[in-house]
Amino acid sequence: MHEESGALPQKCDFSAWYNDILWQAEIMDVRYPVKGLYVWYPHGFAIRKRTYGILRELLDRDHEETLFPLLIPEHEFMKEAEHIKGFEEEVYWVTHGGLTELDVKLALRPTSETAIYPMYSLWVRSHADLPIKLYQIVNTFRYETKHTRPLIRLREITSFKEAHTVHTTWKEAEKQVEEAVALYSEFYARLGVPIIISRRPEWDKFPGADYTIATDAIMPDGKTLQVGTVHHLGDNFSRTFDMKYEDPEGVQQLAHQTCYGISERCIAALISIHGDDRGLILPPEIAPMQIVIVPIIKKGRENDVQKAADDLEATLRGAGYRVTIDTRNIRPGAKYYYWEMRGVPLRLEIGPRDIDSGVVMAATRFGEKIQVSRVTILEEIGNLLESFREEMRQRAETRAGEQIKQVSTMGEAKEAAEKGVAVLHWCGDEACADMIEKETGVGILGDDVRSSYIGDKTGPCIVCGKEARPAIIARTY
Ligand code: P5A
Ligand code: ZN
Repeated sequence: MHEESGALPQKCDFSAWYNDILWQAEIMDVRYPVKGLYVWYPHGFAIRKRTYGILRELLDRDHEETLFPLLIPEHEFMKEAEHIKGFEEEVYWVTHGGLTELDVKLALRPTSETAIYPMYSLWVRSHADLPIKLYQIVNTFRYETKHTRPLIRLREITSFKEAHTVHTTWKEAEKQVEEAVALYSEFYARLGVPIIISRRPEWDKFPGADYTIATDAIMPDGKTLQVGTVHHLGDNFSRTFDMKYEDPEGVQQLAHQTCYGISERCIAALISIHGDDRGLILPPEIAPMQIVIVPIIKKGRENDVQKAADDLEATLRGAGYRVTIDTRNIRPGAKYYYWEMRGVPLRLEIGPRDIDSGVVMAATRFGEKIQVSRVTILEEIGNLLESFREEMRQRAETRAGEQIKQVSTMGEAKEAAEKGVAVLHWCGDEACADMIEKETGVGILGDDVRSSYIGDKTGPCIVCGKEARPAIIARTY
């Protein structure tokens, strides 16, 4: 796609590393001339396609995919007071068709509640119509004023997966929130990305929601990235959009709703958490190319080696692997470097000596080298990729464990939050949260925390001493 540009900055310089890897591993081109809008290179897009393939697979078990318009008429957008307050400064408006000023201004969806719910109100008639569970994967627009960053803070979110559900009761919607949280957990487990689940404080919940449960990943620099949110909407939107159903007794009842979303931030987390100084590291399930074969050519044995590589490729392709032979006329070392940057999980080297002894040299993206017999190759490669996936997951888990610290004093909290996530006890009062922010420089990210690293032990609130449950503070993207 473009010329090589030398070694990556080290990952410990995360910001520089992140910008460079997007370019060198051909994920995004950031040169598009509108702030906050970026271009997917085909390689990045192939990663996106497989990542969202997993998300679709999980959702399709009991959701249906749909597609709503991008444009929302002003009068619908302006109906739900909290929602408007939350988004009014972020909305792009379409005001003209050609030279003619539109009678009704049209919003570019920042999210689709106000596009979808007027239609839901037409669709929902009886309790027999419920639940409704739809999702769409679309672009949305938010005029973000904080520092924009590819895949992380976009003005055009290109890969916004939003699900919108309708239920009979508040309790049913609450159950759906839990199912969505479980679904997101499963999704991130498939990516090998550890997440912390917590409830956002009241002042940080989604505009129009009763409460918000968020999933956060910890980036290499210790800042957290919100990589998905699930909102209980109660009957707030069904009141506004008059979404009522007839219950079995023939009484009209307000519907209850949830919505939940994930954006291409999931790919930012995937890249950042697994990658290293040499480039991407991708789970085999997601890697656009899973195996690269590098022929080691020796004078006089060119045809031999070529044939062995072709046979190997055919065998692997037949077994369903995404595999390629790198026949370019460059040094093997340059080929290794190239494929490592792009995160190929497994490299197979085959030269005259290997052919003579009926073996292939396998090297994983972690640098582990194993000699594989040509006879049992399919079984061995299956095992190698499976243990590679497991090792990726474990390394990320270990890292996350190191980035989370239990603290009991403000001094410790401040220090821990400079490097990662600090777990402390907080009673839930806003005044105590303000004090924590004043003393440590970082705000409460969430309480009601669910994470294998963070217990559920109660303790005295770090500010007022009242019996309290664990909460987390962290610097955030
Ligand atoms: C849930 C889906 C919503 O919009 N409506 C439909 C609800 N929630 S949210 O929290 O505002 O967004 C969902 C997730 O999208 C990611 N996100 C972004 N990603 C990239 N660039 C942005 N500007 C951006 N804004 C939000 C977050 O991961 C968020 O949790
Ligand atoms: Zn307190």
